[in-house]
Amino acid sequence: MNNAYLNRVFEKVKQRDPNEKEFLQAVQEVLESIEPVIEKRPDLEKSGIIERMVEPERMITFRVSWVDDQGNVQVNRGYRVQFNSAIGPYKGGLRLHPSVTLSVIKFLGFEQCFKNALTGLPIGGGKGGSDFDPKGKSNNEIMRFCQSFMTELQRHIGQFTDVPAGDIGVGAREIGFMYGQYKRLQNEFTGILTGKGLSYGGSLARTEATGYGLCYFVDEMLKHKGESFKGKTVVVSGSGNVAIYATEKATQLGAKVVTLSDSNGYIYDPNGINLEVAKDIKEIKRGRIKEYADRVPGSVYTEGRGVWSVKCDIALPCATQNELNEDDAKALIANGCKYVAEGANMPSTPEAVDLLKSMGVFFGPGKAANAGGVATSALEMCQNSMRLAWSFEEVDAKLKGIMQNIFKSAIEAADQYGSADDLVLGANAAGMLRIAEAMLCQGVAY
Ligand code: NDP
Ligand code: 2IT
Repeated sequence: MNNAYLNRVFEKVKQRDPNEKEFLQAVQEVLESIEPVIEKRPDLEKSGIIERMVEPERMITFRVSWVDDQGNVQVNRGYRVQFNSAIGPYKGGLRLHPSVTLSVIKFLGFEQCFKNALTGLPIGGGKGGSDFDPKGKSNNEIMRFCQSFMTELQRHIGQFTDVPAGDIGVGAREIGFMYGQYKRLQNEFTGILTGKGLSYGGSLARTEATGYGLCYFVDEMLKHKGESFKGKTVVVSGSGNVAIYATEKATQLGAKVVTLSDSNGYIYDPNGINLEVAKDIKEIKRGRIKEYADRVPGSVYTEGRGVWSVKCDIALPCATQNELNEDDAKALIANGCKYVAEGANMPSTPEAVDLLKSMGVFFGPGKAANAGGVATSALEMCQNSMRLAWSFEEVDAKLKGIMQNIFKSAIEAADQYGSADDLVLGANAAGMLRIAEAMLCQGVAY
């Protein structure tokens, strides 16, 4: 980083939170990429915009105690980081995973601000969750945890304040338990969560939105290079919500998806993933991806990480942060991969991103590429406010339009700031500027 202002801001963040590895990684990536913007906009320094953007408006941590099926008291830590409300109520998911720390929630909340700004919709950025591990828990244990979590969270959220949603470990089941508890405590039926079930205010196409949106974004990347999904081989990591629906849309658009993974290993299916089987294992039985190989002849399960060693044209990391490192990037490049787009948040390490970009791989950063989920959440909020429900086709068409616009904003900003096709710069610059304009209008009161 050469810019003195950005260096000062980053040094201060490091000094304040030296141990927040993931948060520092996310901040460094943004600050490095927006240097050319800062050089052209001295007013941003004068108004202290960047030092304000890297400090959350509010951080809440709380105790979540619940009773397991054996009658033992369990205690987890809950978080909600309300990062930036310049352009709308805080918006962002809740993650339930043992790896959750304040650093993880802060990195996710920070990235969420830029992503949400890119959608063009009126949503600020936030994130929350807990170090609770949903694996191996009974339905009743999940319910008791979610009720206890919401018992505290309900004080801090609201349809005009902060609207959480799902993320890793939080899907329709958990959102339902949390929504029920909110309603019980507040005696109010409002759209305070998104990703709700269709029977109580959810939006059609929200389940599919992140994965579908990712593919609509990749479709724009492909078109930009005069190509399409047709006949391409795709490697997808993860086997959760994002991975499943990215696989579905990529397949519909004419590609062959040959892998899915989880934290234990990955499956390779040379005939293309059989989604009926994958959905049955993951969505109905809540099983492990290993079971796919037992059910689909010709497919193979391999224990461990290694999904990036599979030959492909397009790689879509859809599991978790830092799952694709420099060695993985080398393997992808050696195998002729030409496109990498992030379904997960920050799945590629900085070294991997640098290498991919320097070797001419067209790279779609998560803030832009996976924004379809939160964009459709904002469409769910809109329908809730209107007390109306749109058809699947209507929501899907809006989602596609939003993803096309995000690509356009990012590619144009990359051009404008002198780095053609650098979607990292483009997405960070376009998102940052939208938030900055709103902050400049609103003064320095927070
Ligand atoms: P799910 O909980 O549905 O699935 C998560 C998947 O990632 C599982 O296959 C899981 O495997 C794997 N995974 C999680 N943690 C790890 C880990 N530490 N190492 C290896 N594999 C891991 O989550 P989603 O599909 O919703 O989320 C996936 C990613 O997409 C996350 O980064 C999330 O932040 C991001 N995202 C999600 C959006 C949404 O709308 N849901 C929107 C935008 C981004 P296992 O079962 O073994 O844990
Ligand atoms: O990372 C993300 O964008 C999400 N988990 C979705 C957030 C949302 O509010 O829908």
